[in-house]
Amino acid sequence: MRIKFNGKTKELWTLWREGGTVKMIDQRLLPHRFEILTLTNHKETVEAIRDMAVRGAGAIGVAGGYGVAQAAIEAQNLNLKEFKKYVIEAADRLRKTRPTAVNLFHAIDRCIRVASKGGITERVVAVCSEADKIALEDLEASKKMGECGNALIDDGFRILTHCNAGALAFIDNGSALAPIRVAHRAGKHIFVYADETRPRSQGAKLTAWELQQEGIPYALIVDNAAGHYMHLGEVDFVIVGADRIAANGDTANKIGTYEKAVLARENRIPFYVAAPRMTFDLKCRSGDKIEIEKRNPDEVNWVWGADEKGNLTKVRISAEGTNALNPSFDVTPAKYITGFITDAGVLKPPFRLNIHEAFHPRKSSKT
Ligand code: RUB
Repeated sequence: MRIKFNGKTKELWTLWREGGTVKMIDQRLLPHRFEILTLTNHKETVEAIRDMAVRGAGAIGVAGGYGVAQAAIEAQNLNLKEFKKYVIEAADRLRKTRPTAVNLFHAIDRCIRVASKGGITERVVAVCSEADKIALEDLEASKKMGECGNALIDDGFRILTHCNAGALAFIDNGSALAPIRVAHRAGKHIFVYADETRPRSQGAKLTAWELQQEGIPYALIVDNAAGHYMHLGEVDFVIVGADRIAANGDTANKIGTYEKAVLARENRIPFYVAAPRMTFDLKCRSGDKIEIEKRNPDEVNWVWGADEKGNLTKVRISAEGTNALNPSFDVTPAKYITGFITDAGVLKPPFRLNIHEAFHPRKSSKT
């Protein structure tokens, strides 16, 4: 993505690997400060995922793969038994960071699978190249989603999105924002409503910033305003990302997604979920089996931002001792979803069948 900050322009990925070091844009500081975080070992990567320096399903998946690669490099001088133990323990630490986005588990599993054959050098090389492959697949998937999602966007569309499913939630381009970028670059006159997305405000801090960087016309709205604009007939299309999609199409995404989907149905607005196949969990039959991350209630009781001088600061918005609940995601039942914009094309209902076919095109093809 092209980033303009303090008069400088840079072309960057959200995160990347340099040998045993992982570098990433520190998303906790945006849009007020732009800093690259340098993580020199897998334990630092574990903390970066847990504390949301990197976030968004795609980017978390890539970070998980890189974390296993770091662990393999750290353990390369141990004997084989110790190497295996070290890498498995690192993978467990990475798995325990965030429970909902399935990309993390898929990426770790893939890296562990290739770490189980051959001598140590071979294993280290295999894990590192698998982790890099996951990053490149993520990039490729976002390009494909951009292209096929763009075909659904008409000139003049006013599009609502929730949370951040942009370049920052991926390696680049994003999932929900990828079709929006392609449509804008193709000269379509589109307008985006970016939901603020309390409590971590990914819409205000990240999506609005990304849209501003790209020069895409947008407005930031509070979460509660989405229904108002839908009811006025001022929203033509909704696109969100996803953290885990069950085999029947039920979709876990940032808290508040469910109510946007219900409102879209009530107002006859198409509601699309953009996600690569890496975000589908075919072992999970339906949404009620998806673990929903419960985050620290402090995220509800306090808000982070910058003062007039640009200094980062935190203020309490509720009375001391307030009891708060903070589920990070919700599940939108498949019946509210018009279609999935994926790296294997647009999937329409019946979802169970069409999702299955997207993964096994030859076996279940009717032709
Ligand atoms: C991010 C979130 C995003 C999805 C989509 O939650 O819910 O909408 O992850 O991301 P958080 P992607 O900020 O808590 O990680 O674009 O990677 O599919």
